[in-house]
Amino acid sequence: MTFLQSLQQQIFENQKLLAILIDPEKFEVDQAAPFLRTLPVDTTHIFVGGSTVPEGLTDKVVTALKECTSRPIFIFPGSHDQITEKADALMFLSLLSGRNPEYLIGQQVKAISQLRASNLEVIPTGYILVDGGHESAVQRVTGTEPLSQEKVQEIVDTAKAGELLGAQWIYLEAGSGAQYPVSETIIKAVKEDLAIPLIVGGGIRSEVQKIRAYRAGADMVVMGTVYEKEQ
Ligand code: 1GP
Repeated sequence: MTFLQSLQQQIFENQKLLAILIDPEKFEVDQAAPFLRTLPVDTTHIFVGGSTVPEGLTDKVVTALKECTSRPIFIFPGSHDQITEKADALMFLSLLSGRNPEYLIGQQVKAISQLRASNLEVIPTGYILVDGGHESAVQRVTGTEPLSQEKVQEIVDTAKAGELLGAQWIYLEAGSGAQYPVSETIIKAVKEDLAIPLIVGGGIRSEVQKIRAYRAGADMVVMGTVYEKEQ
């Protein structure tokens, strides 16, 4: 069973998934074991990635994490040079909310020679950035505008377009460290129109916010910043 099939099965069985996002630039490799002990017991996945990560660092971080956890580790890359075979799967992102060809198809093409030579599981992922109250790193690095949370139908249509283009899941996010997360109204509207799993992240800091996202329809919640502070 692939990692995608496994999580689809978990969702089918009504399990809610929780991914903790690790930004390699903010992670001490020798603290992998104690860091993992701080994570909530309901953590199902580890995501590793960031907007500006020096080449080779993601590989080191994934290697250290692998020694200390059996949870699946997915690469959530800000750039094609963050791909490492040490991970279990790669979220093959296309930034659907933006109109920068480099992040719609350019980075993906640059990744192919490495992917062709590897056995890494690749999961087509529609990535949608919505406004979280201040300029996010994704916005800055990709030079794209997030979708306004007031434009619910545009967000729903963007997610559906991603599904019809072949994405296996949609990652809907307000950006790391967002002032406010994706609204429950948007999560609900997107989920109702999608036939594929929905991941929601950005600005989710508390158990209450996490549960609200699940209740609105998120199959997986991603939390990053709130756990960085515990290191
Ligand atoms: C960012 O959705 C993730 O891509 C996590 O966001 O750091 O705000 O938890 P936070």
